[in-house]
Amino acid sequence: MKNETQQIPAAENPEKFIGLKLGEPYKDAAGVKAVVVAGEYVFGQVPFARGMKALFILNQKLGYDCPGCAWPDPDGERSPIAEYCENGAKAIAEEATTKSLKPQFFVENAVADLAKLNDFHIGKEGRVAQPMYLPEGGTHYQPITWEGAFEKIASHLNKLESPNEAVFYTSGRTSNEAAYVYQLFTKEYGTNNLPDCSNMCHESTSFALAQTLGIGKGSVKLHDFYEAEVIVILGQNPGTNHPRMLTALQKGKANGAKIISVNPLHETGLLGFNNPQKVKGVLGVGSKLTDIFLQVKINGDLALVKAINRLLLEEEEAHPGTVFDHDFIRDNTAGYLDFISEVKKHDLDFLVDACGVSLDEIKEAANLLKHKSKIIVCWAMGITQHKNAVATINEMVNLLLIKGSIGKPGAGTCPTRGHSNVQGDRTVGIFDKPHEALLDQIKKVYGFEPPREHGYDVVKSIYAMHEGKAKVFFAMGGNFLSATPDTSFTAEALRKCNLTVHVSTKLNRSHLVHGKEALILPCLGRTDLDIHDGLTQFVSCENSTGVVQMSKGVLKPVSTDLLSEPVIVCRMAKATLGSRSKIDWDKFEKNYDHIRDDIEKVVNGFEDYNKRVRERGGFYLPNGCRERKWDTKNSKANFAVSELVVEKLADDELMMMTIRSHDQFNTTIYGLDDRYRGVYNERRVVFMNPADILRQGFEIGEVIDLYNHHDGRERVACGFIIVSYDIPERCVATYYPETNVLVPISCVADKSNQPSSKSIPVKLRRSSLFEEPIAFKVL
Ligand SMILES: Nc1nc2c(c(=O)[nH]1)N[C@H]1C(S)=C(S)[C@@H](COP(=O)(O)OP(=O)(O)OC[C@H]3O[C@@H](n4cnc5c(=O)[nH]c(N)nc54)[C@H](O)[C@@H]3O)O[C@H]1N2
Ligand SMILES: Nc1nc2c(c(=O)[nH]1)N[C@H]1C(S)=C(S)[C@@H](COP(=O)(O)OP(=O)(O)OC[C@H]3O[C@@H](n4cnc5c(=O)[nH]c(N)nc54)[C@H](O)[C@@H]3O)O[C@H]1N2
Ligand code: SF4
Ligand SMILES: [Mo]
Repeated sequence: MKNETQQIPAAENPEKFIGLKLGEPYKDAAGVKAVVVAGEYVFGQVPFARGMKALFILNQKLGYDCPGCAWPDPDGERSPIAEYCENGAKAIAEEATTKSLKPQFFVENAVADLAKLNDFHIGKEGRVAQPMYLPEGGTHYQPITWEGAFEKIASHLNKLESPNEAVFYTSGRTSNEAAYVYQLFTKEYGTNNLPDCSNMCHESTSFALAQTLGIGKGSVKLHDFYEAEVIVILGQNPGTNHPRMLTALQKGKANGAKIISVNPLHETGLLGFNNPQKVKGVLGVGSKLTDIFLQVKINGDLALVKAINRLLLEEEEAHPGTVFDHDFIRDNTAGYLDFISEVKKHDLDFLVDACGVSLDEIKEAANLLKHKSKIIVCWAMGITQHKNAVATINEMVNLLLIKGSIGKPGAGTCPTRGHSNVQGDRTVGIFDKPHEALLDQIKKVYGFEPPREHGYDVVKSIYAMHEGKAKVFFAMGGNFLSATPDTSFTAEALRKCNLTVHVSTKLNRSHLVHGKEALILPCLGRTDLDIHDGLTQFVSCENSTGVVQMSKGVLKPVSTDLLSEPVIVCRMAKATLGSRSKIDWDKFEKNYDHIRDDIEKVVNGFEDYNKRVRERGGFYLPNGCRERKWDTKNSKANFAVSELVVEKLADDELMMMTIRSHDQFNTTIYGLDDRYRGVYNERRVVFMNPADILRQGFEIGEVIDLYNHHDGRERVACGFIIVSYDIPERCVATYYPETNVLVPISCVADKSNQPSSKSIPVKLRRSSLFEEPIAFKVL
């Protein structure tokens, strides 16, 4: 190696190697180790009493909602002491820290210097404690008053030639109350440019399910897992990303369910689980979870599900009436015959080749499914982030429809949501393509005409900023630069803006790659007490199963200069719209009950919102699928016919998926280990099949650059260490966000426009910076 401490030259994501350690991947998830790690994170970063207070109330019925994922809380039977997981605890530790960034920090550190820190270190600097402003041409952020900040935003917004020159991004931690006033403000201001993290997350799901089943959300409740006969989990790593799902899977298994897992990696959490809340788990006695593991090629799922559907059809034809639920199909669905002819189109050999799973294994899965009807299909980013994601989801829905597996106990769809309130944000109106019914209702309630023209989603926003069509970028949370595809292109786009504004709890890279002027507006987080005019306020969130619950913070905020997200929006609205506004923002700001009263008037399903949200455990939003009421154009559940197009790789190309490690929450890097996969102390690694390492003439530990050519542009991610791993041939895995530089902005899923960041063709070459393999330690 030329120089061990040499900076990797990826300007938007610098990182140095510190010493890779490799161990065996874990066989079971959680266990006592998870409890120990959770404790280390919380008490390593948060004073003891504060940490205890935060953990005690996490996910309890009158506490705050976990800022981690959107997995539901048990309806009736919460553990009185520990209704959270290791990664929930890490999320708390990250937010509840008492470290804060004083103005002196920004005096001492120029923006350009902060940008040289890696994401792990940026996050560890502490909470942002006062509004900060970067003037045009400035090198350092400097303090600004809240009034000053709102004046700057208002003056920029009011200067634009059209409201459509502004973009308002939302990340999925935003509460219902904040999201509602935010989208209301943008509509009164005059734009539907409301990109959100959902555009990169489950947009393919929302599109597919709305067309086929009439609602873009999943249909199952937590209890359905306990009654299911078969649970199919595709493209999801619950041990890391939805850890408490393992408890539900374990319970389902104890009641007789079988689990089929579909994944290019033998993810630990799919294989087994040591429940730390059970004596057996504490003693290290794990439960096996997966019964049939299908190690699919990256993006082989459409072919795989088509093959399963074809085998089920053959069985049905051989023994009519024994496999398909014809009553359900007749009474509820449309498009059955088209589906049958599509399924017959491809022979099994072709499908087997396209998915990379052997015919015997596919038959085993089909045999397990054929006489079962209580089937749940779960999926996440391994399905949604591909070009043909919508088609794959449609095919999974087809499987549920032939089996009559929707709208009854123990069966249905479970698109497992990521961010804790990403589903709620969409419910209350964060959408670049707002439904006409919502707009009509807004017009009726507030007396202004909201814009009807669709706005920009994430990808369209980046193009618009790049082309100079959008000039002000406002983010309600998140880390737009790092989360979006094509990092360098997105950086160029953000830098062209006149103003970039981030409402944020912590400093992140998006604050350091900024517009001509920039603002950071510090806000209260989920754990923080929100007291306003002597009244303690609370917000509410919707989980993956459509339960809306209150979330009330308990911790003393790190600074008196933080405002809550709803208050920030109200003040921005007042400053920008002034007397033009027909909305009483002061009322909303004073008491969020008024916001909830308005949500009730405008959005379906929130009757008695203020009363029901105060009930322990909250309430379920309506979901037509559960009652077999299909809110589609033809009022039927629709089979969808999707063509299978197999992507061909050039001889020296590999297909890359960008995945999460165990120690991160999206772009927030909690730590540098990926314990379950046996990788420690480094994130710049590339997981490769041993045969590919050999074929390409590399060796384990060698440092390579990943690159590709697309749209006439070479994209390079420099300096990744080769790790040998059990992954299908021609497939590689790297961590997000380090390799987002390689995801071309134009590579998106058909119909949903979601970046296809899990099927990116890449090539490998010896790194120009590192001539010799990195020495790594084997544990
Ligand atoms: N601790 C933690 N929790 C989180 C998050 C986090 O970053 N950290 N993020 C939250 C968010 S916003 C989200 S959206 C979720 C994400 O949750 P996941 O979707 O579980 O997250 P990913 O790491 O993107 O994992 C995708 C999984 O899909 C597999 N996969 C990739 N490509 C394919 C494919 O083509 N076919 C199949 N069958 N599998 C494939 C990968 O091997 C991996 O196991 O987690 C949420 N929870
Ligand atoms: N290549 C690749 N790219 C991906 C993905 C992938 O799998 N591969 N996954 C995609 C997915 S699923 C998602 S959801 C997106 C995530 O995209 P984002 O939601 O934009 O990113 P996050 O990393 O979740 O945002 C973290 C930041 O939010 C801020 N924050 C935390 N809590 C709060 C709060 O309470 N209020 C406010 N205002 N700010 C807060 C902090 O500053 C923190 O740095 O990334 C997407 N990008
Ligand atoms: S499973 Fe998700 S919501 Fe539950 S405690 Fe863990 S991170 Fe939080
Ligand atoms: Mo997500």
